[in-house]
Amino acid sequence: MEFRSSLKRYYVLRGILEHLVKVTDLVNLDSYPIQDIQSPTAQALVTKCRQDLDKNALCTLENFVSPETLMVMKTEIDDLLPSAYRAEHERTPYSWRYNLDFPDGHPRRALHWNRYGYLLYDQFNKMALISQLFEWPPLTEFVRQVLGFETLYRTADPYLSIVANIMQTGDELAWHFDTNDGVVSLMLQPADEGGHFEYAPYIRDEVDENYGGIQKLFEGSSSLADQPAIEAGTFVLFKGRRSCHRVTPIGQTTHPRVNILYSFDERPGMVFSQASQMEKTQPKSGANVGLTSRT
Ligand SMILES: O=C(O)CCC(=O)C(=O)O
Ligand SMILES: [Fe+2]
Repeated sequence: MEFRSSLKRYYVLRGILEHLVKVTDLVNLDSYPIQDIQSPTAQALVTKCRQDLDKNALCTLENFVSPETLMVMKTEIDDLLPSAYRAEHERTPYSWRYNLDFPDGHPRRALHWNRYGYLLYDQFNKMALISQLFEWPPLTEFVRQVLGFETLYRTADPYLSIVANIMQTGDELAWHFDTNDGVVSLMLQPADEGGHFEYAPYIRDEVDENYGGIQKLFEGSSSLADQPAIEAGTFVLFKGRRSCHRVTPIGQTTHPRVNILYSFDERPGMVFSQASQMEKTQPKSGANVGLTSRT
């Protein structure tokens, strides 16, 4: 009884908090006035982010959301933890491609461990602040201006539009490229030890895959490899389609590392390929080692 009544009190308080935090209060608008995107401060912010992205393939905005928002978002994750997916498989960095034309030992067939939990878009309630921030139009417009795209839309993927990575001690995320450029993330909670986001900015370009450079990265001898500090509440824009990246193993930690990824795209109604969807919705399907036929 005691337990049930305190649980009830908790849910009532949660409901009140979720309603108290209005969508316009989610973002720290004093520092990041993106609701008024044409204002000189917002335009200066866009310019600064674009410069960071051009130079480093990454732009970090610290304290992007308030501590209250972070707290509520973390409880939203906690509530869904029992239904989180779990991946325990090796994957290639190029899992959306056919890689079997390449010899063993080639980066196209390199295998690294994916060990992590995650939640997908359809698991989040529309009222959850995690969903509300994604749906908030000024966020899309801000990201559009920073990426310099003519148009930008929230992806319409029923599973991958929002992904929350939840990583415990011993978990890690394999080296990979993203398949689109519109992925942004919000760090809810880093691990106490390890679990660093590591990446090689612009290691490949549109024509040169730079497999030699990628091999060095996997061997730990790439001068490009970097681990930027990413604190709780930091919003990250990142060129993941050209920059190979991973999350290093999580060390001892009293709480999971939780990072939310939102996906945008230049085309309206974009859904990810069936292979990308399967990699997440059926983590045991083998979709993580690449396509099994050329077409
Ligand atoms: O959680 C992270 O820091 C990176 C996640 C990521 O790269 C991905 O899920 O594609
Ligand atoms: Fe990624």
